[in-house]
This record gives sequence, structure tokens and C-alpha cells, in this order.
Amino acid sequence: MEDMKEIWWKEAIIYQIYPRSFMDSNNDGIGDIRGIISKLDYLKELGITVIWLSPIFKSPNTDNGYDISDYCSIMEEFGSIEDFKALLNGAHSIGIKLILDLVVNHTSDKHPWFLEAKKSKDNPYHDYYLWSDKANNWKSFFSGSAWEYVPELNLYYLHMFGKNQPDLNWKNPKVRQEIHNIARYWLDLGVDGFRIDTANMYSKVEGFPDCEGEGLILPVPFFINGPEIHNYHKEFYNECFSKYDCFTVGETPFTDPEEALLFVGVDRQEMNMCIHFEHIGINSYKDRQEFEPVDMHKVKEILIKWQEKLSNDGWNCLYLSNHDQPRQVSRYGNDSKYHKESAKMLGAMLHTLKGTPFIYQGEEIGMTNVGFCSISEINDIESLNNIPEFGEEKVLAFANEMGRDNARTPFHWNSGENAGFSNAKPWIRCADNYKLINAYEQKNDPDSILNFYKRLISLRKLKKALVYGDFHVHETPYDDLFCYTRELEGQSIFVLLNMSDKSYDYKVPNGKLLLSNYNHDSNIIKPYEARIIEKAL
Ligand code: ISL
Ligand code: CA
Repeated sequence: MEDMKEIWWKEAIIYQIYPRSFMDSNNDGIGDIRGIISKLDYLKELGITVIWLSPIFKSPNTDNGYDISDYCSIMEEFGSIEDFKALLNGAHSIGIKLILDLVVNHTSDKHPWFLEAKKSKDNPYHDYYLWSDKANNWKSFFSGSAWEYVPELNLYYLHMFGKNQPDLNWKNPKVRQEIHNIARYWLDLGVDGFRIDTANMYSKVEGFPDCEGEGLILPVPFFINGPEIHNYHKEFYNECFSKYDCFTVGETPFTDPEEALLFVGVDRQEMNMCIHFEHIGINSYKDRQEFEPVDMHKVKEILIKWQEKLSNDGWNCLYLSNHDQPRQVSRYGNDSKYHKESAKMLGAMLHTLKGTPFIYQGEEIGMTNVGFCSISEINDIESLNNIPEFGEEKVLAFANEMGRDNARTPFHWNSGENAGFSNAKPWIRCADNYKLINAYEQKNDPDSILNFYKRLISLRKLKKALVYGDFHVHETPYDDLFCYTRELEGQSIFVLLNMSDKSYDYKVPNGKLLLSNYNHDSNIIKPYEARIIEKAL
């Protein structure tokens, strides 16, 4: 079976770093590359094998680096190309690979291509972007119209994100070539692959048709998984990725498993994995007024579906959080009464399902949502752009539940000033609980979330069934329990996860207890309990 082929990225544990918030080496309040270098030993000890760096390129930072003005130079606050090479060498020398974030649906409006493009319709770069003489009813991700008027040209340009992030015209072969060259530049320097931002948004439906309905609408059918998207990725793969031993994971919102297989199916030759949003997008904030808590039964159902649909072809990406999502223990667990138990249970799930686990910085110590007190503490463009429509109070409430800033506050290294992140005031405030939740305290506590993550990672390296084994759901009478086995040539591992704060009477199969977040082996399954058992065969 093709998916049994042993490949490094299937065995990987990927750790996402948001450089601005990881570690500040020169005390200007902004995380940087030298800061990351100083923490490589921490990452090695944790056991991760791949670092994904959120964008480190030159950027005016209207969207914290997801608005790039030069793809081949390093953002000044983060350091220099020499610093980056030192990081890459440092990581490689301890067996850690490194992937970069390729943000190529759009550039910054300060990118030289765009500065040229808006000079005149005859400029050779004009056709690098998408223009129209009228603004249709498309809404951007970051509120308001997706079109911005340029009076000098009497034309509008398309921006599916902020107005400082004009969308590139992928129909133009020159644009695609430029993008391939950027990827090659970094691969030639030795990087091990890319997380490809908004990977399914490059092909827009011809003629920019209006969406049906009142007001501005996010035009999902007209820019997600558009007509040319697979051709673009096949070309990218053929021209570039196929020539390197590299790995690609594309971010693909609004994508079901059938469509996902078109990106990641082994014979498709497009990308290796995709980041889908089905389990992430299940609760909403209706009109920014009423928050619905996550239904863990739905999460379970969705994850099972993806496990089964991508079982013989393709490969899952296992994650609950990243720099765009609230903290996982706050959203899917219980960040007060069962903080430790639920953080560990969620970690156990991510390391025992079939696929590659992605850890977002701070998840391994159970960092929580922040509890921002005032709108002045909010930094994220996605939240701030909502103020005209919803007002500050609602936006603050939204930001506290779902806002992206929750994931972007400084990493908690220790209980010292600014959580040990910097001697200077950080660019964004720290969460107040860093004295209780930090890496230093947890390193020395054998029962900590951090040490549980270390054990999970070691276990996954030790038991091939946890990587390559088939996934089978194990039915129980209780919806709150998520049980499954992972089976491979004489190895059978049973996983029990209690996704709730209730207890259940349930007899688990006999076998050797490999790991648990409680210290008992009775039939009473405790709140948020996780047990990983090697079944006697
Ligand atoms: O979460 C989302 C879809 O359900 C979107 O809000 C999100 O913005 C989208 O997934 C794209 O995200 C990526 O591209 C953005 C950037 O702001 C995000 O940080 C990045 O992950 C624009 O580059
Ligand atoms: Ca710094």
C-alpha cells in the first residue's frame, strides 16, 4: 500500500513558531531569529523534528508578516540573512528540519511589483495583480469590500485580505515563475519545504461575478478551489518541489475530504498535506453577539471522517491551534478546573491519530486565551477592522473568545518579568497567568503538560503503529468518549480519550498502559482522561 511508504514528514512532529512572540534576543520587545536560536535546545529536548516558521520576510507588518514586501530578504526586526543561515545550520546540526511560510496569494502593497503595477495600465507589472473597473459585492476576510480604488488608474484592485494585501494574478505565467523562483531560492539555501499560505485561493472565477444575496459576501464559490487551482499546484510541484527532498503543506479553508484528496492524493503530485478547517470552523460567533461553545461530539465526528477518508491515499495534518486560532485548551478543553488534564488529553489525541502532529508554540505548556481588558490591547487587523461595523465592545468580546491575538502573546519561558520573553515591554501584552503556566516550572515538574508532551513525542517515535498504523474507531456507549485503535503488523495500540468533564464507567481492553494523564487503572474514566494502551495480542 502506497501510504505505508516510510517518509520523514509522516514521522515528523512539526512545531510552529510565531517569531514575533517566541523569544527576544536583543530586548526591543520583538521576538527574533537569534531568540529562536537560543531556544533550539529547548525544542530538541521537547523532541520535535521540524520547525515551521511563520513569515520572517521583509514586511510593513499590517498583518504581521503575512504582507510581504520582499520575499528574499529578512524582516529587519527579526535579524539578517546571516542570522537565518545560523538558525538553519543550528537546527540541521541537531537533526531538526525547517520549513518557511510561503505567502503568495497576495503581496504587500509596498512590494515593488505593486508599486510599479499601480503606476499605469501599461506598466509591465500591472498585470501581476487583479484589476476591475467596478467593485462587485465581494467581501474581504478582514471586513469591508475586497476592492480598493486607485484614482490614478480609475480601477479597483482585488484584496481578499486587508487593503494593504493586493491579490496576485496567478493567471499571469510571469507571476507563477516569480513565485517558483522564490521557492527555489529558499530551497537552494537548504530549507526543507513550505507551509503554503491560503493555498486554495489563487484561482478566481473569470469575470468576478457578484455573489447572490444582500450586502457584501465572502465569495467562497468564486475564489476557493477555483478552476485552475490544481493546475497551478501541479505546475509548482513539477517546476520546483519535485526537484528537492522537501515537504509542502497547504492551508486550505472551506475544503472537504474529497477536495482535499485532489491536493494531497499520492498520485496527484501537488502537495503532501493540507490544513483543513472543518473541525476548526464548527462554532461561530453569530453576529459577534452570541458565542457557541465547541461541540466536542462534532469535533470527534469530523476527525473520524477525515481519518477514514484519507486512510489509503493522502495524509492528515493533525492540529487544533495555530497563530490564527484561540488557544486549544481554552477552546476545546477546560482552561480552569481541568487545565492540566484537558491540555494533556488534547495533546494525546493529536499524537495518536493518523497523520502528522502540528504543535503551536505554547500549546506544550498549556498556554490559555488571554482575557484582553480593553480594545487598546488588541493588535490583530482581523479584529480591529471589525470595529466600524460592530463597535469596540463586541469586537473585544469576540477577540477574547476567538481572536487571533490569543495565540500571539509572548511565549511563557519563566515567571520573571515579561515571562522571560524580553527585558523590554513586549509588542503585545503577556497573558497574566505566566507565573503559573511557564516552561521553566514545567520542566522540573514530572507531572507537567510539558513533560507529558515529551512522553507523547517519544512514544510516537517508538511505536511505528502510531505513525503508520491503520485507524479503527472503537465504539462505546458514550458520546463523550473517543476511542480508537492504531494497528500495524503485530502492534495494536488502543487510545481512550474522555472529551468531557464527566466520569464514565467503562472497561478498557487489557494490555500495557503506555501513557495516561491520571495515575490509576480503574474502570472509572475520569474527566478528560487519556489512556494509551498497547493491547496484548
Ligand atoms: O481562519 C480563516 C478561515 O476560516 C481565515 O480567517 C484566515 O485568515 C485564512 O485561513 C487565511 O490565513 C492565512 O492567510 C492570512 C493571514 O492573515 C493568516 O495569518 C494566515 O494564516 C493572509 O495571509
Ligand atoms: Ca528583538
